Amino acid sequence: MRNFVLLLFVSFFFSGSLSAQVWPGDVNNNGVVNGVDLLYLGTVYGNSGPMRAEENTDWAPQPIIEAWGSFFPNGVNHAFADCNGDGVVNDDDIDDAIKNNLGQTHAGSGLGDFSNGLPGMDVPIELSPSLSFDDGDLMLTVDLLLGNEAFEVEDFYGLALQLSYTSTFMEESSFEFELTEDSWIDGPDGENSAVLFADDEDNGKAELAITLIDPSQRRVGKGRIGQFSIVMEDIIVGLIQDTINIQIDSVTVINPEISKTAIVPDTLSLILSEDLLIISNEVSSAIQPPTLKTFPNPNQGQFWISAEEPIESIRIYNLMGQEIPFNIQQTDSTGLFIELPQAPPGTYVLTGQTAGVRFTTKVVLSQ
Ligand SMILES: [Ca+2]
Ligand SMILES: [Ca+2]
Repeated sequence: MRNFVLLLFVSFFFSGSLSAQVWPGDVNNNGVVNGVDLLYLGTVYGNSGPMRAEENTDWAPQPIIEAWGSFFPNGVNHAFADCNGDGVVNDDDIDDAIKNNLGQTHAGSGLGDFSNGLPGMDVPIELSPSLSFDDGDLMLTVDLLLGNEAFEVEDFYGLALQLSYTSTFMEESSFEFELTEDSWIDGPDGENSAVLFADDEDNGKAELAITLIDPSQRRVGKGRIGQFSIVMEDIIVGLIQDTINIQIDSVTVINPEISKTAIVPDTLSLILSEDLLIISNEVSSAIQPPTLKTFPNPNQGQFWISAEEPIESIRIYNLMGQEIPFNIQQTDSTGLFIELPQAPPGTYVLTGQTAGVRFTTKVVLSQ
């Protein structure tokens, strides 16, 4: 009996002391700093309360002198969202604490942060790739699509996900994420949201979190949120064939009350062939690439390219990534007759867009 009383006393004392110490960045106080902490912070963005004794974002327990008057649904005091202790929840808490301390752990596992769903039952997230040239660099862009015709997100406030990827062939520090013009979450200026993207290329891991910052705003929808971009290394020119994988390991969506929506993760597997073309997208992609015809192919610098829908744009590159000037001699409803007046014999890459979908194909000029 005595032991039991002692144990109760010890456990009460222990949990009491833990709840009064903020580990800066671990907003939900589950032992790990990750993108889900940004989602918790987003639900109380702009709130204020008593300051801590010391403004500090060092990775160490920071005592709370006076608790705030409100709590997250898991019972954690809102003072934990004021990561730097200055009495207000704002961008400084994100930049100085969550970003700086991302991946840090203390007592706890972070289990339960994510809610991966089941295919055919839950809302899917998709990675949809395309390759293009930008100032001579080969760019891999991957659209991030949340929801589809069958499964819309009904109450969106924040999204967090963790990725594993093959970092071979990627230019150092070139992995980026941005909200796109057509994003149904927020515009590229990001004025209604906070975005965290962290790339750990040494370990082939990346983390993305996006939250709205005003709980009176919610989103319902489906479609493109934003776009990842990666610059591929030049070494890829001359490559016989290799595979690049990008895999969503963990994902969740929350509403302003921190109720979770299970999301079905996606894995992208790209096989790159020696002429830079994606020849297979094994797992992902709700959007089928357009069917294109080039003829004659090979040719001597004059050829038709046609698609099922009108071709909206086209650019032509050699295998060094240099853009090649061309003339459009003739057009009909779905095709263009193209002349490459100065191009030497060789293989050329054609990229463009038809009915809003990007395409990449090739044409060979013979002697
Ligand atoms: Ca946490
Ligand atoms: Ca603060």
